[in-house]
Amino acid sequence: MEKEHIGVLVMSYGTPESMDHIEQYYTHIRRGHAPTAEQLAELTERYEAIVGGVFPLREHTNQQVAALEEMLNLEHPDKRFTCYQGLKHASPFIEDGIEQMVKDGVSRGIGVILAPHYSTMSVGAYIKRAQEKADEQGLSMSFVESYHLHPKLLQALTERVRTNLASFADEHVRVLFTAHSLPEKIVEMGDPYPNQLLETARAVADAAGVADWQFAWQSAGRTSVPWLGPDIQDVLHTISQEEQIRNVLVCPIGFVSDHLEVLYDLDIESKQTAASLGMKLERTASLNSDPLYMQTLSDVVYAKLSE
Ligand code: FEC
Repeated sequence: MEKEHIGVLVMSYGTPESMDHIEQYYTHIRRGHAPTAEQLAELTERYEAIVGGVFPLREHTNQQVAALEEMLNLEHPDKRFTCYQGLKHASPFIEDGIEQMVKDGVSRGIGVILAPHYSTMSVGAYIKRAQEKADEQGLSMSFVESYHLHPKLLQALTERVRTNLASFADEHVRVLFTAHSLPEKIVEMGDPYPNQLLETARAVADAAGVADWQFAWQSAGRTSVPWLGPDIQDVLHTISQEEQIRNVLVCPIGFVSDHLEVLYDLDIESKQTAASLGMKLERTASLNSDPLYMQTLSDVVYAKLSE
């Protein structure tokens, strides 16, 4: 008997294809409004600063998608899984992924996002676009909305926190769990994002035996509306000046890959701030294709299939 063919749409933020594509990418993020020359130059400089203008997110997404496909097929040999990429702001776009699934004749689709926490403004927006395209194409799809407390995800994060803490020896360390900020209005909308992030942070801190931790936001957009805070830059100043904290370990639980927001906003900007305050700042390694993360994705996709 022929195996059931399941299409898994793996959705991720997307990154420019080359330095020449930054403007196009930035325009897409800004919903069709081109950035000013100054904004474009500033973003280009940030990409140049992270390992000389390469786009690590593309490679990590490619590897994650390939590893997930391999794991799903290995663990569930009674079915055939094909993983398709669907990027939010770059090619192949979410809609391209759905079209390809339909062309390949998958019997049903499962969507999962390479971001563990749900917000209407992040994961919700990916799902909305995928659902609309799937409806148009007559493809039956269901979606994983969040997996922020999956035991293997927590294990991978806990291991990282423990490893970094060991390198501080007996020094006192404040652990800062971070995630991408969003406009403050999501709180009035009853969005689960802030609470899910706190749940992950608390679970990892408990498992790693960390008593001294707090949550900080990062990478807020440069817009006129208020964004969720406190921002990590402000937190570094406050804990240095008011609490005399000298060692900080940043664990960016809201992100799963090495990319601009980690390699620039944390490794360059936050490290510089910390150094200017006489503090030592380390960051936990990104999950990238860690088998524990791949296992998390494989579990949540398969669980969705069985619902
Ligand atoms: O490495 C790379 O090339 C891409 C890194 C990257 C990731 C990422 C993840 C998230 N974002 C989220 C929300 C927003 C909102 C705005 C916004 C703007 C930008 C800009 C760049 C950018 N984001 Fe991003 N984000 C990444 C990159 N992001 C570049 C534009 C310049 C700037 O503001 O720095 C504001 C859009 C607007 O103007 O309306 C909102 C959220 C995530 C984490 C969840 C996810 O991955 O989807 C939330 C990676």
